[in-house]
Parts: sequence; C-alpha cells; structure tokens
Amino acid sequence: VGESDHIRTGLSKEQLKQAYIDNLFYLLGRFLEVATPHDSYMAAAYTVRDRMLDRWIKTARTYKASQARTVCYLSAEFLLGPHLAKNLINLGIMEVSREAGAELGLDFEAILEQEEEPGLGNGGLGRLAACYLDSLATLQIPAIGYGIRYEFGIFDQLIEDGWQVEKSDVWLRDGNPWELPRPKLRFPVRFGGHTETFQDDGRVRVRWIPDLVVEGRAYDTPILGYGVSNANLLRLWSAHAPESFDFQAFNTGDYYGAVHAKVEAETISKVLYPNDEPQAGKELRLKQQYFFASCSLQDMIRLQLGAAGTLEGFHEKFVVQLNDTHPAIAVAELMRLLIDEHRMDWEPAWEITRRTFAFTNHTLLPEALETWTVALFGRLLPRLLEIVYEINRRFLDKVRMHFLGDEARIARMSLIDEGHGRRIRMAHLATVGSFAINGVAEMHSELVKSTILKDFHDLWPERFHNVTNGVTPRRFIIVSNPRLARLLTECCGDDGWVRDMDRLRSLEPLADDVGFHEDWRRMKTAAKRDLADWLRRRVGVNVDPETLFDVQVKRIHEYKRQHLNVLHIITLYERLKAEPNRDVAPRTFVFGGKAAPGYLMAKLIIKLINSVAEVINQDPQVNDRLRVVFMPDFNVKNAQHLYPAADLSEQISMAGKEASGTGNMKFAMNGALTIGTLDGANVEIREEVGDENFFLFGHTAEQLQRLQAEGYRPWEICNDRFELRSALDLIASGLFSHGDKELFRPLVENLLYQDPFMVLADYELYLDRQTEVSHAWRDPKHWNRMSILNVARMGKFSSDRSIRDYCERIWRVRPVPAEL
Ligand code: 26V
Repeated sequence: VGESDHIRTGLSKEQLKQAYIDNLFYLLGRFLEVATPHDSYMAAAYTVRDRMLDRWIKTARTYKASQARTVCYLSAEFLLGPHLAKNLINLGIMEVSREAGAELGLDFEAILEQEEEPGLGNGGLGRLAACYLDSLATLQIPAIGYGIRYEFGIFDQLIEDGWQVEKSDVWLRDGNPWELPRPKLRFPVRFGGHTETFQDDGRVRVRWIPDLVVEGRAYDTPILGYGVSNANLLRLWSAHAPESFDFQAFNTGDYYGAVHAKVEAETISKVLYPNDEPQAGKELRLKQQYFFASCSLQDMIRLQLGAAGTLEGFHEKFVVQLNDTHPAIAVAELMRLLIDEHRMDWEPAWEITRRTFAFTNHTLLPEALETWTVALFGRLLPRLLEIVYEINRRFLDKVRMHFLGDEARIARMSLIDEGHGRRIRMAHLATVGSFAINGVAEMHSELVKSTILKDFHDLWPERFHNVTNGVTPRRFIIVSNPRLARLLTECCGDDGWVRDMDRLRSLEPLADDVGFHEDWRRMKTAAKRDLADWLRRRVGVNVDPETLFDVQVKRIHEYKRQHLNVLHIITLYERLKAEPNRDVAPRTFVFGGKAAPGYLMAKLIIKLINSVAEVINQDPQVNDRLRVVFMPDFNVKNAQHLYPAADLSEQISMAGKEASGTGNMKFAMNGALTIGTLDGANVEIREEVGDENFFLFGHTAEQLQRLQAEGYRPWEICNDRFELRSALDLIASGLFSHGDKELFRPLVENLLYQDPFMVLADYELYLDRQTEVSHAWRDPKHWNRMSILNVARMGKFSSDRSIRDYCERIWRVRPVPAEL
C-alpha cells in the first residue's frame, strides 16, 4: 500500500471523512445531500472494509510465509450479528468515526441501525462460532471459518395476535458490503448416481458417477481481531449449477431438464434449517452438510498442495474442528478425497483423517442426535456410504478385540443403528474419526462421558476433554454496553481488560465503595432507560426503569422452561389480586426468542406469554407493579439492547438438559444476577461469582433422574401446592384466552400428566428463590455489591479463555502476529 492509498487505509478523522465521501461518490454514485440512511451505511461500511482489507492481505501473507498450522472451524452456522459497530471497535476507530460522522452532519446511530444482520444461525451454537472467530483473530491464531452462505438466514419473527408468525429473512436484498465473492474459487460436489470399480496400476479403485454435480463458490468475509493487525477469514460456500452441466443438457435438447438441474443445485444453499426441530428425512439438510464439508476439504487440500506439493503432512498443517455433527460427514469425505481423488491407500489416508479432526458435542437431548437412514444416505451419497461401512467394519474389529465378544456393546457402538430402520449415527462417525472429543461445560462433558458416548470413553478415555464455552467481551460488553466499558476502563486504569478479562478482578475492592455504587447505579439506570425507550418505540409498551428487569431470552423450548417463569408471574398476579396492598418488589418481565416453526408446544408458550401480558398489563390493580413484555424477533442486534439493562437473568432449564448456555454469561458479565438451576455453565458461573452472589434453585440432575425412575406423577404435586394448582386452573379457566378453555389445554395437560422437563417438580423451589430475589432487590446496596462482584469475576467466560484452552489442549496451534 503506497502513500497515495491513505484514503483507503488512514485512520485519522480527516482521512475517514474523505474516504466516506469518496466511497459515497464512486461506489454508490451519490453525494452527501441526497444520500439516504442506507447509502450512508453502505459508504461507511466500504470505508471500514478498505481498512480491514489492508490488514487481511498482510495477515494472509504473514501466515503463508510462516507456514503456520491452521485451525479450520467447520460450522453449519455462524450467527455473526451486525458487522459495522464490531469492526469499528476492533479497528479502534469508534470514537473518531463518530466525530467524523458528526462533522459530516450524519446521524451515526441511525447509520448503525441500518445494518441487516446476517442471521446465519439458530442460537447458541451459531453464536458460539461467531464469538470463537472473534477470539481466534484477537489471539492471532491462523484460522479459517468454513460454512454455508444461506440466501435466507433464520426467519424474522413477527407477533400477530400473540402468535409467532415467520417471515423470510432476505438479508442480501440490499447487498452485503462485508463479503468478497471469489468467483474463481469453486469446487464440484457430486450427488446421487452409482459407483464402479476399475483397475488402476494393478489396484482396484472406485469411480463415482453422479447424477448431479453442484458447484460451490466461495464468498469471503474478513474477521478482525481486537487491537491487533490480524484479520482472519470466514469462507462461506454458495451452491450453483456448473456451466458445463447446462451445456450437456442443452446439446441433447433437454432445456427444461437443464433449468431444473440449475434450480436443484441452487436450492442447496437457499435456507438455514432450524436446528431444534426433530429432523424427519430432511434430504436437503444432508445435501447442505455434505456440500459445505466437501467444498471446505477441497479448499484445504488445494492450500496444502499449493504450499507443500504433497498431502502427507495434511494433519500437521490443518486441524479441523467439527462444530457438532452437522459437518461430521467430512470424516468420510476426507477419506474419499484422499483415496479416490488422490490415490492414497486406506491406512495412510485413515491415519491422516483420524489425526485431522476434533469434535465438539453440543447437546445430550436424545431427539437432537443426528442420524440418517441408510436408504437416504446411500441414494444421495453412494460412495460415502461405502466408505462409512468400511470405517465401521474396521472400527468394530477393534472394538471386538478390546471388549472380547461383548456383542451388546458392539451393537451400541456401531456407526449403524440396526434397530430403527438402519440409520447412520453421525455422532459415532464424528467420534471414531476424531483425535479429540469435547463437551461445552464441565457438567456437560462429564455427562457426555457417562451417557451418550460412554462406550467410546471406555475405549479411548484420553480422547475426551472439556472446553467450557465463552463469549466475546468485544461484542457483549464494548459494543452492547459502552457505558460499562468506559467504567471498567476507568477502574482498571486502561482497557487491558478487553483482552484479559481476569483483570476485572481489580474491581472487587470497589464492591463496597459508596462512590462507585453511585456510578454503577447511574450506568444501570441509563441502560434501563434506553431499553424502556426502545421498547416503547419498537413494541409499543411502557415499562418503568425503576422496576426490577427480569429477563429470559433464548430459543423457546420446553427444556428451557419459559413456562416455569410464566407460572411464577401468574402466582404473583394471583397474590396481588387476593391482597391488593401486598408489598412486592415491582418487576418488569421481558421474554424473547424464536420457536422452531414446526414446534407447536413452543409456539403455544409464546401465545401464553403474550396472553398473560395482555391481561396483566391492562389490569390497573397490578400494572404499577407487574409488567410483561414479549420482545419480538430476538436476534443479535436486538439482544444488544437487553444485556446491559437486565437486573435478573433467568437460566432455569431442567438440570442436565442445557449443555452450557451462553446467554447466562452475557448477562452476568453485564452485571445481571442469575436465578438458575445446576445446569450447564451455570454451575461454573456460580463457582466463579460465589454462591452468595447467585440465586440457585431446583433439583439436581441426579435427583430429577431418581424422581423419574420412581415414577413421577406431576398431578400429585398440585394436590399439595395450592398456588401451583391455582395458577394452572387460571390458565385452564380461559382468563388469558378471552374465555376459551381449549386454547391452552394441551399445555396445561402436558404439565399435569407428562411434564417431561419437570417444571412442577421445581415450581416451589423456584418460587421460594424468587421471593428471596425480591427481598434482595429491596436492598440496593447489597444488590449492587452482588452485581459488581459478578462482573469482576466473569473473566473465565471470555471466549479468549475458551480459545486458549482449545489451542493448548486440543489444536496445538500458536499465535502468528501480523504486522501492518
Ligand atoms: C436440537 C434439537 C433437535 C430436536 C429437538 C430438540 C432440540 C434442542 C436443541 C437442539 C440444538 C442442538 C445443538 C445446540 O444448538 N446446542 C447448544 O449449543 C450451545 C453452544 O455450545 C450451548 O450453549 C447450548 O446449551 C446448546 O443447547
């Protein structure tokens, strides 16, 4: 980059202003006076992107020269959230850009609001991938994120008459300034057809003759580190019909067949699937998984051959992390590429494969474990089925040897489940093909070893690890909560805490400092006022910033037990109705989250929340002390308004069901107190912040298991719990449904007669703990002390710590600093 290019790289206010006007003119064909807010956003985005590209190119050069070992993070989801603010922060030019904007007469906040976020994920798993990309770049680790460039991300949620309505997410409509198409970077991916054997140099080899070939094209998004010059790469694949395929059909006169093939190919990267809906023969989903796994591996092989000319050291150059089983097919695909395309023998190919992959499990829910029928798998990927069978045959021989003739165990461990219509167990494929397997919180990793992968742990105990999840303080403190960020920087003397969150421990002495309490209160109140304004404008509800903000936002699922929260609200309502002058701490309950489109019970829970809100918010006897809000379309952008304003974070899943949770971390590091069960990362959060600064409640996982085993009869609990009975009766009475007694019947009956997530078993413990929350809220000094100590002690939950754990314990990779 020469002197004259400073307009594209310079970080001074004048250079930024000049660059912005330049981009507005030359890239958008507009000038200041007529620019719409969206034009302004685009010009700002290009101005920032230029500065990122400079870093990105230099980083690529440095990595190439160093021949460094590289992490490839394979994930079907990356839930990045808006880029602009994050990139301004990571470049260190947020303030100077704000000033530049002001001098140009621009409304800076309005420009940031323009961005449509790439919602290429469902929830925790996809957001975790995004946090990890941020930390990898910040820690200067050579890394590539590989995934799918869905044309439609997670649906937008509207609430109509209290019900969730899904609207397609057309995030690319107005263009995406953050990506660079790489039209020359494309790979073929085969589907269907059959295989043949042939002789090659005296060896039998296999040829796969497909009936569809799809082309994956790369779209690259640079990912900046914070306060460093490194910028890593997120490479997403988009599916297209290869041109040659069109011509073939054309020559035989089958024009419509050619068009059909084109549509079929492009369908593959069309839309993100909900990950929390039981998968029923979703052919397209398997196609997506194979499509992106194959493109990504072909890309790595290209890089390896370009650098070393041989595939021998592939596993030294690359470590491939499988984010859940969605990319697990990569294990079989790497074998195919090495054997069929690069003419390797089975043993050396398996040696490379086994030493390349590591696998993270993200759920224990049995209905969530991915399997594919052999019939579908074989029809779509005939060559891969052969390879899976061969991996399995050799694996089961080992098992047989190790557990001499334990046939039951062999059946349990097989990659093929013979019991349920012959299905391929993707978690087993991932486990057999990986040198390391990990869960996402201490408790979860223990459960992985003792339940779903127990047999594998018996065989290979040394391969099992824990890496507790973390979240990035860049997005979830600096971008979301600039007031808190400023305060923390003041207290620490500098902003070093952003890269080393353990430094927040220096806040501890301030937990009893009266002056500091005043700063803390002012910060929190300002954030709550912002949220109240936002809710008034966006949702049309009025809430009082003086009340306790009690927040539960996450995907709507029975195991997460939003309905337990609702039962608490209804009980408070009944208490106030029975005793109107009762002294209760005024609360605002905020809910948010999407339900999988086909998950009827989750959708009914949303309707219940909105129905309860409608009644309570309109009841003048209580609505000065109780308010309920459902915030529509919970996504990263909207979430950023919530974390800073929350006083209480609801983490009330049934013990043993939430693998980790990461929302729990985002709230606590913004000073919310947690009411939570002993589940997932709650256990470790409580350990860090101290039992006295955490509202624990509920049965343990073992206690619940015992209750189940003894024969759980939820309806009996109601007999002795008057308030619980009464809350359920009130729902059933039609009070919240304009007299309709049928509407919520499925929900009430499910709780009374099944209650699979043991809501009723924990109801009383939950209510008691909530009463203590209300008492604690009455003592602001005590509350603030707890809040400050939570923030001071959340260092462990920075994703930088998680990534360091992965680097040291699993990946064996080291930083490669890039220089400008
Ligand atoms: C899938 C399914 C499919 C069947 C119906 C129920 C159900 C529920 C959840 C899922 C999602 C499985 C993968 C996942 O998103 N796990 C989440 O990963 C986060 C990051 O590690 C973690 O914090 C969450 O606790 C975990 O649920």
